[in-house]
Amino acid sequence: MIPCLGVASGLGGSHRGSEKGPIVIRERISLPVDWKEMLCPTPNVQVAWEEIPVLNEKIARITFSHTMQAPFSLIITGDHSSGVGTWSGVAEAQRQKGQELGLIWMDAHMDAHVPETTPSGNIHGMPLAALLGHGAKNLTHLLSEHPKIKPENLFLVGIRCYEDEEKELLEKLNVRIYYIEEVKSRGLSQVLSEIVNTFSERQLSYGVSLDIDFFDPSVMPATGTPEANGVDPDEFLAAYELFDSYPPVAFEFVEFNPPLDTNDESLRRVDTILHRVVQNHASCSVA
Ligand SMILES: [Mn+2]
Repeated sequence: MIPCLGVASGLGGSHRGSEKGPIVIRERISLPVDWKEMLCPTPNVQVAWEEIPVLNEKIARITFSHTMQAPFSLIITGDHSSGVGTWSGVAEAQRQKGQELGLIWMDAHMDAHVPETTPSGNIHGMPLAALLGHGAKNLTHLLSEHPKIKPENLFLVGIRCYEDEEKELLEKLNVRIYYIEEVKSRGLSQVLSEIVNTFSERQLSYGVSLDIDFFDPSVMPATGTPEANGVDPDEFLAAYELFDSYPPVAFEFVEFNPPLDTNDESLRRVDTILHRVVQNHASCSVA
């Protein structure tokens, strides 16, 4: 069975409700995965900067262990600040196996702020900067002091809302950004095929981090950060076969906010998406 980690926290964002996302997914979607753990923030701790680094340290230790033991693992969390822990753990496991990690970040936003540039202060807007080695040490130094992802191994897809400071950081580092206009004009399949070919040529293992706001909010309403002109979930499902020939080592799905759903419309789509994600890994097991 695929090891699966849930993180029932929304402390990194400002819309209450997303902390319920992983719990609703576990209760209402019968995935062929082994739910190993459902992490929660310490009760009554509301200060994000106290709790999120601690939570991410736990996430990193768990994804490290899952990646050491199984060829594929799933991570489902309430907000994208988990990305620091998830990919720090996976990258550190791959590093110990002598491999660098590639990462595909599918999102409406860049999530590449540092504490000095963020207008909102929300930590879910910072994970990519931290994974690249920029920002607060209690996020950049999880498990080791190395930057976890090299800029040339990072690909952002679907971007349509960002601040100048994030764009400047990513451009300075030469990170490849596929803005939504390019995704729409070339098609998601073409874009993913280009990225997966790059990983394959470099013989990199890679992960996928999918924020629910990647999708168009008109068909995926259960998001606290809706941005119009997103990707159609059906196009994502059709493009997913690009991953089958060279599969990721881990998949992270974040920010599903059940109270914002309408008549379970998003839940049904999340159900289909997550079943597709685990489809070709069902036989993988923890050694
Ligand atoms: Mn995000």
